[in-house]
Formats: sequence, structure tokens, C-alpha cells
Amino acid sequence: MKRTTLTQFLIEQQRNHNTVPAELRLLIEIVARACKAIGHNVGKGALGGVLGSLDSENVQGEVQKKLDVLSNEILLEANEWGGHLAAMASEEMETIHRIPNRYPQGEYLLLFDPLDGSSNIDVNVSIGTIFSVLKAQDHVAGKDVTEADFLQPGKQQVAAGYAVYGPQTMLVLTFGHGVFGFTLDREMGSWVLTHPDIRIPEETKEFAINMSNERHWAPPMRRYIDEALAGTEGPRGKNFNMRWIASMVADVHRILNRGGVFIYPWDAREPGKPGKLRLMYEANPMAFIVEQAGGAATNCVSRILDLQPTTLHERVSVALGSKSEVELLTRYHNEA
Ligand code: AHM
Ligand code: MG
Repeated sequence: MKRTTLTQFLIEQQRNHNTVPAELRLLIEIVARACKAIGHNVGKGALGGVLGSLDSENVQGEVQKKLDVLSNEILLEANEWGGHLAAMASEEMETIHRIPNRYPQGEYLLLFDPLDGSSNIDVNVSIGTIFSVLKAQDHVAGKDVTEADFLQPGKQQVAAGYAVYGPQTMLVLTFGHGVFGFTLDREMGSWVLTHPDIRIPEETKEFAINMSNERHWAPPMRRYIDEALAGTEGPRGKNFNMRWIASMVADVHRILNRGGVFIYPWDAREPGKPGKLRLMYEANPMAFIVEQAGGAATNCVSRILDLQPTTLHERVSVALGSKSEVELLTRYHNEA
């Protein structure tokens, strides 16, 4: 069987679609290598001394796990020296990380959630890394990149992807021409294309939401879930199944492969906060991937990729996955 490695795939993309210029190819290869290193540490678990929490909190006031910090360091170090980036931003850092002067600067901006699904680290459940790539559009050469250079709507992403550290370690990527999945060959240490052209089934009978928050949801959100729960007797006329892994990467990965809808809605406990998940390094890259796989992604009201971010760590409601379900629950919100 002919095996296509990530390197071969990237070169072919460049030749056939002209979508992956050499610098972007280098960026993706370096991110993929960093994900391999993170996956290696995740795999060691207690034997590597990487489980548990630190005394520190991140900018969002969340207690940092050892693996959150280690994964952030791996991604920063791997990406600093290549000359492909202008700056990076991360869930774990308050502000942007500029490329130190000792290295050449590139034109790309990299954003990441280094270790998503932190609550699952210590219980040996799938976790992941999510990343988004933008271009420093209006940045003037010679001037320092600022946070403002990052505040671009998700539709301007030039690439996005995630790695999932599960029974297999996988990397899923888009450059705006479909979605491609690679499985890590652990013996060879290489990423092999195993899931070419991933498409989300349009119809589904499966939803993913943290049901314990139901009493705090807005009425249109409750309506959507209540109707699904009513089964064949209800207005949807079918029985729904539920899954909630509490790792967005793992939930989205399932949806990409067998359909479904993932929802993290606004809730009344923190009325001023639009949602739990972060727009720039969680919702945007996942929305780009999901749309490229034929699905839809909204903040329950409008398309996520059209939202103009105002701050780096902005939060957002998220509904993404099979198109018909996302459209229905978005319609309920818009009609309310
Ligand atoms: P994290 O980036 O701190 O890990 O938080 C994001 C995670 C998502 O992966 C997941 O969908 C969600 O938080 C789970 O939230 P909850 O614990 O409320 O179910
Ligand atoms: Mg996260």
C-alpha cells in the first residue's frame, strides 16, 4: 500500500493547489513535530511525572496543569527559530509572544490551545492541541507585531488543525480545500495520511452538550434539546443519542467522522460572558475545519468565522457539526 506522509502531502498541496507556500509548509511541519512531542509526554502519564496541577493560574483564572504549561513551552520553543512566524498567542499566555530578535521574522501568526480538555489529563481520557494560522495582514515590516494584528475574523485563517491524543494520535488539518487526517505511525515517527477528504454526514441523531447546565440555558437552547429528547413522539420524530467527552477536540473528532452536533452555549450563571470556549484558538479553528468538512458552525446566532474579535481571549458560544442541526438550533435562537 502506498503511504502518503505529511511531508509528501504538503508538497503535493503546494504543487496542485498552490495553497501551501514553503513558509506555511514549514510552519505546519513544525507544529506537527511539536504535537508529536506533546503526544509523547501525554503517553508517559504518571511515569513521566507530567500529571497533576501547578500552583499557577492562567490568564483566564484557571489552575494550570503541568501538561498545559509543558505543551505551551514545547510549541513556543519549536516555533521560535524557523523564521516563518511574526508572533504567537496561546490560551496559557496573557498576551502575545513575539519572535525574539535573535531569529528572523516571518509573516504568519500562530494561535493555539496547547492542551485542550485539561480536566481529562489526569483520568487518561483523550485530549488535544488546537491551532489556527493567520497572516500578519497590515503589519508594517520593521514594526513590532501587536495584539491588534491578531484580531482578524476566522474566515481569514490560512490554516487550522488539531492533534488528538487518544488510542491513536491523529492530526487533522485544513488549508481551505477540504479536511485531511493523519495518523501517527509510532514506530516510524511519521504522520501518515489515513483520512483523506473527511466529510461530516449532514443528517445526525447525536448531540454533544454538558446536560448538567440545562437549567441555566436560554429558552431556544432548551427548546432544541427538549425536542431532541422527546424522541420519536416529539417534533423531531427520531431518537437522539448523547455523547460528552469534555474534550472539545475528541468531541469534534467524533463528529467529523460520524456526524453529530457539538454545543457549548451561553448560560445564565455568567450572563455577561458569551460562553466558555475561546473564539480565537478554539472556536475559529474548529469552525474552519467543520465548514471545510461540509458542516456548519455558529455562535447560536451567526456564523463563527464572520465574527470580528475584539480581544485575544474573547469567549463565544459554539454550535458546530452536522449542517441541518446547527441550522435548526441557530434558527430557534434567531426567532426567539
Ligand atoms: P480547557 O481549554 O481549559 O481544557 O477547556 C475547554 C474544554 C473543552 O475541551 C470542553 O468541550 C469543555 O471545556 C468541557 O467543559 P465542561 O467541563 O463544562 O464540560
Ligand atoms: Mg481549551
